[in-house]
Amino acid sequence: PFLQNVLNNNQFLHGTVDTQFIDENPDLFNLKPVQNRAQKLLHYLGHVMVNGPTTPIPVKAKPSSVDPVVPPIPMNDPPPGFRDILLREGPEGFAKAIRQHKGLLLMDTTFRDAHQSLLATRVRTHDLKNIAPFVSHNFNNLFSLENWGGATFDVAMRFLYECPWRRLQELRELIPNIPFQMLLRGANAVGYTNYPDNAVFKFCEVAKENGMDIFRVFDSLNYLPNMILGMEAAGRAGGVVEAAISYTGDVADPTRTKYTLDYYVNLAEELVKAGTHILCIKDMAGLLKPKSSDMLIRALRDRFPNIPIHVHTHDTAGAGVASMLACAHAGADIVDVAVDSMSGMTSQPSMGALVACAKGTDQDTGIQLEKVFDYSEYWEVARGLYSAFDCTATMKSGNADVYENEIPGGQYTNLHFQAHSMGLGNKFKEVKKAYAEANKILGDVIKVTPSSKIVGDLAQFMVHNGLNREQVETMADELSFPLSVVEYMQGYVGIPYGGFPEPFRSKVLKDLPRIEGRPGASLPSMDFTKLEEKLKSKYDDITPEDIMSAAMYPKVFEEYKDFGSQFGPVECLNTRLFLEGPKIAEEFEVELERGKTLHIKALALGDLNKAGQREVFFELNGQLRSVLVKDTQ
Ligand code: 3PY
Ligand code: ZN
Repeated sequence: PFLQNVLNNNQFLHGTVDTQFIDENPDLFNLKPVQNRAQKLLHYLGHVMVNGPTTPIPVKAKPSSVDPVVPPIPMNDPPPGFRDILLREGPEGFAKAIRQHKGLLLMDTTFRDAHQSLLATRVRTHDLKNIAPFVSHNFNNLFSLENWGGATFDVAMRFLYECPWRRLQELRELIPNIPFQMLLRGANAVGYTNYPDNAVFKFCEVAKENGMDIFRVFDSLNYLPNMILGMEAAGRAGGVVEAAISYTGDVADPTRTKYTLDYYVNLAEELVKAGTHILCIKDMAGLLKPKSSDMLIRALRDRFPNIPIHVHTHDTAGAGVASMLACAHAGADIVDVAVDSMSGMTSQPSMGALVACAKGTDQDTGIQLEKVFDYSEYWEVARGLYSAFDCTATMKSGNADVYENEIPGGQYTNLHFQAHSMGLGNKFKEVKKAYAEANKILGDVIKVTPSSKIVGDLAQFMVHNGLNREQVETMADELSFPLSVVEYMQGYVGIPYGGFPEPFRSKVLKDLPRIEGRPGASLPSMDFTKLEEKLKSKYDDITPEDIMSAAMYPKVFEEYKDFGSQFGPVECLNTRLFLEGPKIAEEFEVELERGKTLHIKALALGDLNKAGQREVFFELNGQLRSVLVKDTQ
């Protein structure tokens, strides 16, 4: 505006001032349009109204028009929970209290794994925040709420254009009494490959500072050096360390001789020696059956009477509730569930079913079923907002074939989606068969992020090229394998139990280099000072948390920041507005921050102009505004 005035000034226009400075500095006129948050959001809404969602949509389905209703919440503070014990007594005292607790404890995965498995990880902070006070008031006796880590970290920035750290901070404020739990991929932190050690340490430190309590640490090959690195990072940050053994095979099947009861008990021994506060069995594919649950948990309970045991599973086959009850009966202290309307199939078993089945027994959870029903109703309706990402668009039931192919829950959904979206629904069976074969080629490995992706890549390679196991093994030196498979064989992920398969490895690698030992050990430390300088030179509002986001995902972070500078704080919009924008004549409010609310009405969508743009008209706090949007449809 200042420049505008100068340029309109008579004296200036008639040349009675010396403009040499301006003449010689044409870059003074490279002015970025200054827009406020409201104008940017109008631009976003206009963009979505003209061009559709900004996030990739796997299913052509619109968000439901019904808004989720939050059940009434008392005005007083929420009742105390296990977090109060953790804050008072520290991780060791907390673990002791958990072990001494009578009855079965639950971790609720609704805020993380459930939507990662059913809704492509797309649940937004907006819908988590709305129900958070209800959870805090009514589920204070949960062991923990899993609400962070795994795939949620990168998806938040990549597809939701929101800050994962802000999610953590806001939920922490709303739920002070229930411990928060995250999934840490060991030396891979919240990524897909190894990071330098100092990045993993710093990540845990910042997560703890922002309110994280319990770190479930796993490695996709159960490779001890990678696990120990993650455990040390979580422990040094002051977090509760929950070392997780990824479970595969079937300990009750005598023909499965690789991952036996001894294998699991021996590995647990190492993790206890390394100082874990809690021991977890992470059954990412849902392979535990009641009998194997009983054998495994009884063996661990006998061997480690003082360590709390926590069991995670997926309900892919449909036996999840039965298996978790068997685990509880055999001595597990905590099992994982998701609220009923976000449970089942590739998600966790149902909270309501488990609470009801355990009621009145030694494993009573102390959770009120009525509250579970209210909580479930909220999610049933909220889930309708995400129908474009809902696996039930194609997946109609559980499937016991997971016992054969051992595909982890989230990946099972993804592969199913992929096969169906290419119109190749019948290919899914072939992909699943190939997955089981690929696993054998790779030596029967633990399959979870990222090793599961490697097995999946090999399986898809086999299906596309019409190859079976025997052909892949005999022709291994001539085939051009997916990069992930080659890098796995080089040792970039770690060393699998039982070593790499030979002669397959030598045939694939020929003279490519091989990494000995822990991959992260040979990576140079990350230079955080340099990274901070680089980010601050580009953006003027960089926080310590942003630096961690950029350390984990440099490109995704920059794209997320650039999106924000163009479209503003889209996380303030409700999910329907975020995905499809308002209808013409719709009036709505957007709360930018406490006490700062925008009143918006969508007025009209203009015709296409010669430049291929449309003008979109709004009323913003009573004033007419319009934005010009390029129509890319
Ligand atoms: C993840 O790594 O995100 C998982 O959920 C693994 O089970
Ligand atoms: Zn899981």
